[in-house]
Amino acid sequence: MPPSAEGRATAVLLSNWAGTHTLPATGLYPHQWSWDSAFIAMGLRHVSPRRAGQELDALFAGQWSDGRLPQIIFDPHRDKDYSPGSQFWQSSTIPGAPGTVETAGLVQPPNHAWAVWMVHRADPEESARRDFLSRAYPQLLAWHEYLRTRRDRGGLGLVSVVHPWESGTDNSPLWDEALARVPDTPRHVVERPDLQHACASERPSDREYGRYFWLAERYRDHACDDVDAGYPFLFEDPLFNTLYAVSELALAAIARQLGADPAPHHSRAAEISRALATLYCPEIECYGARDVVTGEIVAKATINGILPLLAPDIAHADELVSTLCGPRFLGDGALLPPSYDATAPDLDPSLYWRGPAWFNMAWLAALALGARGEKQAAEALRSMLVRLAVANDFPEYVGPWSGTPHGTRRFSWTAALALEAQANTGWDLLG
Ligand code: 2M8
Repeated sequence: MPPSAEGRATAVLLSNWAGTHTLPATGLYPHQWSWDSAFIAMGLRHVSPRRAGQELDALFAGQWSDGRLPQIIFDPHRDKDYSPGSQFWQSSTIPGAPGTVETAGLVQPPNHAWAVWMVHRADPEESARRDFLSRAYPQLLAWHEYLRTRRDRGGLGLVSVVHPWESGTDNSPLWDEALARVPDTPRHVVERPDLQHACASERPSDREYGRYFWLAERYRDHACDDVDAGYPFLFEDPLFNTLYAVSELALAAIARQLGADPAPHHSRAAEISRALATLYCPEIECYGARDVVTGEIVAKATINGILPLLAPDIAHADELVSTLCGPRFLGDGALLPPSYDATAPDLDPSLYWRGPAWFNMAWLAALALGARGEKQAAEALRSMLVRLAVANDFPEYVGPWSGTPHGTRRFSWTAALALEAQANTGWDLLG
């Protein structure tokens, strides 16, 4: 990245800084989002390791007593700008939620231990001065323990998401059949402030929003307790569980650094990889997602199902590499991997998570290829993601074949991962 481009990526992160954390984007996303913050910290560490640490500290301040790290920590001054907001969740009235900040009750994919380790590595002395690892480690342990004990709803050793928002890939085609079972008639009036900042034809529909709200309402009304027997939406998502495994590897590195035993984390990562293998769908040479309510595996090729390539000793790695490099993803001249199978009749290259390419997924795919020894393809992907990010003012996502920008601009994780991709040229996952 030429120096001026680095400056522009840095300027995005600095202008989205809100005092204790970075907004994903001003306008569309006016609060702190969980997995965004972890990706942001991975890039921010190249600008200011101290601020990257603060970003994660702010997230940990929202931890619930059961260990969950919430999807969103709300800025009370911006409640009208995003829905559902703190008035919907009323988290401080739910037992176990923090009393000091208002949060959502849902979670997002667990990339946090990975981010903590990367921030530490950027400046170990600053990290030691702030006791960063020793403060973060017990919080990360509690977070992973919550996932292991409260969220293994299928009993097969994988975490279940209870809402499409928890997957981070909100309206992925993976959830379609299950969402069709969910009523689209919540009691709460569905507001769409998002449509003031993004094109309605590229965002989830009102009907989908009705279902999202209905599910969130049901989860909230059961005090977010994860024991609601008839709850209709439970999914084992391959990407969520992959990040969980990678974060266990990061916890092993953190434990070793702190003089604790890394072995349980290595075992845990291996267990998650083994459990993930049950999601493999030979007919698409890709991992699917298990609908825990019906027990069926949804065999649709998505970027979520390619990224188990990052999990340690994952089964069917060769097939995943060839699917990623083949016609369903990069093979048909895609600049970045589409979020959904390019050969699927319902692919839409501009609709939210149903085709477009996201920069976090491209970065993860490049790392996965690099770690598997596919250095040329990995390098090409990494430089393309930097080029498209900089040329388009750091868009939320792009058309995979055209590179046309979509969604909001000056999107924080796009800027952060462009910085990370540029600065960290190795292929070691924990680098
Ligand atoms: C998108 O999700 C939020 C709900 O969490 C939304 O659509 O309003 C997703 O892209 C998600 O992955 C991301 O964390 C969030 C904020 O950038 O936006």
